[in-house]
Amino acid sequence: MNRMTMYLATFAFLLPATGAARAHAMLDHASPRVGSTVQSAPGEVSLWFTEKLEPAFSRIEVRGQSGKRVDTGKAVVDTANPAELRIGLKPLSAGTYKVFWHVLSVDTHTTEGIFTFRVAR
Ligand SMILES: [Cu+2]
Repeated sequence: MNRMTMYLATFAFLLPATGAARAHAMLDHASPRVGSTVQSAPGEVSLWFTEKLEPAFSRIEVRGQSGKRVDTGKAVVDTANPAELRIGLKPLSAGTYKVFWHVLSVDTHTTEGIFTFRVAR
C-alpha cells in the first residue's frame, strides 16, 4: 500500500465509525455516579445521555439485591433537557442497587446498559 492509499483506507474506516458513535445515546454520566457509594439514600436516579431521547421508549429500572424493584415506576425525560432521564426511588436502606437503562434516541437507535451504586447507610 502506498501512502495515499493507506490514508484513504484509514479515512474510509474512521468516518462511518465516528458517525455512528455520535448518533447513539450513550450514558454520559449519572447521579448517583456509576459504581459510587453514597452516604445517604438518594431520592431519584438521573441519567444524562449523549443524545436526545424518545420519552415513550426510554426506561430505567432500579433493583435491590433481592431483585425487587425500588423505583417508583416511570422514568421521565427532563422537560428542559431532552437528554436527561430520571426516575424516583422508594426509601432505600443500606445496600447495593442495580440500575438498568434502555433508551431510544431520536435517531431511532436503542442502547442499554447496567451499573450499580451503593448506599452506605
Ligand atoms: Cu444511533
